[in-house]
Formats: sequence, C-alpha cells, structure tokens
Amino acid sequence: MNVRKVLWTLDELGLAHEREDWGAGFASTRDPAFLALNPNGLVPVLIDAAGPLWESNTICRYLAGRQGDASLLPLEPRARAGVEQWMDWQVTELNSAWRYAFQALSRRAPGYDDPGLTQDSVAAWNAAMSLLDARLALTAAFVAGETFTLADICLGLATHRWLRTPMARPTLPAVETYYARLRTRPAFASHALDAVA
Ligand SMILES: N[C@@H](CCC(=O)N[C@@H](CS)C(=O)NCC(=O)O)C(=O)O
Repeated sequence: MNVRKVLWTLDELGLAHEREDWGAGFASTRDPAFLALNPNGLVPVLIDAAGPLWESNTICRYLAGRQGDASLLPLEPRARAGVEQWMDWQVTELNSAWRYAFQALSRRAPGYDDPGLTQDSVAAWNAAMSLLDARLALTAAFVAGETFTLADICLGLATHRWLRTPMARPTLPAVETYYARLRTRPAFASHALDAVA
C-alpha cells in the first residue's frame, strides 16, 4: 500500500520513473545496500537528484511540492493542513487500527493467531472507517473537500484494503460511493485494483 501511494502520485503528476523492486519476493531490504538508502529497511524509497527519501506520505508531499502541483497539495496553509490532517490520520490512527486484523485475516502471518486481538482490531478498523464515512457524507466528494488531493491517494488505498480483507464490515454508503468515484480515475485502476488488499 505504501509503495502504491507513491506510484499513484507519480502517475497523477505525470512523472516518468524507473522502478526497482526490493522487499517481499525480491532482494532483502536488510541488505546493506538498501539500508544505506533507508536505515529502517522499508520500501518505498524515492531517489532523485537530491538523494534518497523515505516515508511514503512524505515522498508524496515532496513530489507534489517539487512539481508545484497545488491541486494535490494546496499551498495555502489552512487548506494544506486539511489535506495533511487526513494523511497523518491514515498513518497513525487508521493504520494502528487495522494492523493486527490485516496480518491475521489477509496475510495469515505467523504469530497473528489470537482471536480476541483479531476481533478488537476488526472493531477498531470498522470504527475508524465509520469515522471516514461520516466525513465523506459531509463533503459528498473527497476527503479534504470538493477536489481530489493526496489524502485521497492514502485513503483510497486504505479503503481498498478494508473492502478486500475477509471480515465482517458494516455498510458504509459514503465510503462505497467514494470508492466507486475513485475507481473512475485511471491511475487508481493501475495502482490499486490489481492488489489483493
Ligand atoms: N511508514 C512507512 C512504512 C513502510 C512499510 O511498512 N513498508 C513495507 C511494505 S508496505 C515494507 O517495506 N516491508 C518490508 C519488506 O517488504 O521487506 C511508509 O509509509 O513508507
């Protein structure tokens, strides 16, 4: 999901790039050559003339800023904060909620086999998505308001994961309409719809 955020942002900005795959299924991110780029041993990493940059949301903000694209990330401080608020919410509150349930139910990762913890994580995930639903019911368009921004790249991919994970979900009409709206964007189709979650 974090790599896809960056690919989707590059696509929205019309930026050509070369992609090198590291991590699950490819060369290990614990390789010293990779750790020299990101000491956390995590993808994505962006490399441009200024050197390597890690943390997916930071990379997306940087790319929009570097291109001077004020539609994906407004320049006016309050409008910008409205986009960043939801991006930060995604990496902090929403990610913390789904982490255990996603590993247990979608990845079937070893060590994630506690039914109580799985149930708690599903409940927290559904509660967070209900909060997003209330926000989308208010804007009747995108997360930060009337127009598509970086916040929708982060939350569009998060919504895709929520819908694809095998678990009980409440019906959230505004989230469903939002997901259908995002699906009409070609860059979303290229970078999200083929992903399992
Ligand atoms: N906070 C980081 C998290 C990055 C992250 O968790 N990346 C995962 C893939 S989505 C990873 O590199 N896992 C180790 C691996 O694939 O080897 C970000 O948003 O960039």
